[in-house]
Amino acid sequence: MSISPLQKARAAYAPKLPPALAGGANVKVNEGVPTTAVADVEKIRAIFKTTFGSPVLTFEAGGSAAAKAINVGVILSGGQAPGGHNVIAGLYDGLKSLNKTNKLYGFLKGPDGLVKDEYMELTDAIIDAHRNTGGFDMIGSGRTKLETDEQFEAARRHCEALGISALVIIGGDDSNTNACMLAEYFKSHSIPIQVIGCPKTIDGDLKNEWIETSFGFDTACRVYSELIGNIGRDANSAKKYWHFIKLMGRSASHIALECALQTQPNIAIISEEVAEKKMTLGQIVDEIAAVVAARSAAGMNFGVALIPEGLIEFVPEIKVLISELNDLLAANAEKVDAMEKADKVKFALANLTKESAAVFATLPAGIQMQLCNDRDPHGNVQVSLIETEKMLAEMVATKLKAMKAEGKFNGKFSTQVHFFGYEGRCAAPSNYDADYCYSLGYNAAALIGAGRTGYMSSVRNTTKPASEWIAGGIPITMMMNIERRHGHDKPVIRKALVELDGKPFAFFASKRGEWAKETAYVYPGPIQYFGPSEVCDLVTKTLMLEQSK
Ligand code: FBP
Repeated sequence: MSISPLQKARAAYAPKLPPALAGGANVKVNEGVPTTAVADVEKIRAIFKTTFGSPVLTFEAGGSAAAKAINVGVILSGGQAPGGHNVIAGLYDGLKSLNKTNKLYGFLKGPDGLVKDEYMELTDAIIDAHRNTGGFDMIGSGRTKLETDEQFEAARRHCEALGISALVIIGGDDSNTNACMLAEYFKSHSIPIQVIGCPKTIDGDLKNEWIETSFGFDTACRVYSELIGNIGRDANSAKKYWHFIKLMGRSASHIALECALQTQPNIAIISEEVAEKKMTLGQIVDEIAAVVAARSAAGMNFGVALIPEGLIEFVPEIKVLISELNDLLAANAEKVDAMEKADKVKFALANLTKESAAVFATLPAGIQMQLCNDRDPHGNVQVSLIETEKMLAEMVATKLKAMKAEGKFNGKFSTQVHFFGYEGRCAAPSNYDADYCYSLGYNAAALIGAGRTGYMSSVRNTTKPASEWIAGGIPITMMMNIERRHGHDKPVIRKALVELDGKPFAFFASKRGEWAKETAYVYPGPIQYFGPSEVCDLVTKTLMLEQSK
């Protein structure tokens, strides 16, 4: 196989580890006090009868437990995030440090591999070929949810057949919730298989007091910020385009916020603020148009606007509209399916409530078509396919036309639209992610060695050098609450949205007025893997601000 010069050089990079793990994964375990849950304590306790209340663990170097040989399984779950391969490499090395004969099996294509018994044994050659690389292609990933007793039983059978006594599930909030359900199932049925989770997602929404960040967020934001910086420079060179850039992040706006902090665009919308202020789409459009007009009056008919992928679902009136459309089209599925595309739009306009029909009517024709035609197998609107960046660009153009007619805008408004998402998910991990991921995996081996289950691997204090990182384990039940999902109360890890009273947003809010008026773009450039520490060993602005006292 031919590999790039960078991949070759990068393969030799030795990720840093917290001091507790520097001598191997056989660690001394310090137990904190018993824990509870973030909310709905009694309900969580009742569901997780045997795993609830475990203590927070911190590790120190120098454990003395005798490590018998074990087999371990690992699964990548959900969307790709840079550094997944390093979690597996860290886990592999950590297991080998416990006992050279330990084996690691990778279940293929995500949780499906566990349920369908598709796996491969991971060897030195496979691991070495994937060290410090992006992607999940070593074993693949998938979005199957592990949640039924039948799946748990299949997991038991397939683990037992391979002699697996511990599973590591690398995933986001839902996957870790399911890891915890599986841990509870095994423990409550006296099945001796441990389950450990690792926090993954570029979206950055799996974090709390104990889990500082999900891996992949750092690298993905750096890739997007490089591109945004390049676009900003192009905009400032040609001075003729407004660039509307949608950024991935299914729900929370952490990516948009971090990229704004890194690049200082003229506009960055934060969905959580839109929801908090109950903003209408019209108000968002008005605000953007006001910035465009003000810059134009100052001779700058160009700019950069960042739009989070999840925005549309945070606009209260659009949320209602989508839910009505889902119900309306599902209730009339047969009739609607037989209609021409454009007739579906007419049907929606005629049958939505007055309020939603009015909102629907304000949307550009292309978006109306998308809302009525691009539907998932359950008949629901595929929100992630909606081209919000195009929609806003068109709506702002319409608004500016009206302003021109009133003499309130006298400039030019030409747009370019972009969507940055997939290009960031498989980038070679930054030093931060390479180190953090390797440590998370190695630490998962330490949790296994310590005989724990239902824990998430935790590496903290990561704004400091790795020599000060703190390794340990956090009971997953501690991060849970009950939420209503598809009409049922479910225990889930609470998703971390952008906190409007948090330091990252406060800093952004204090600067955005200036960034709107001026051209204050910052050009972060590409991720640096080699060179001076001040360009190679960066930490996200979000984390730096969150951790600042
Ligand atoms: P995870 O939460 O599984 O990490 O995935 C996040 C994400 O990258 C979102 O940002 C995006 O909305 C979604 O996955 C895209 O999913 P898909 O790969 O199925 O198109």
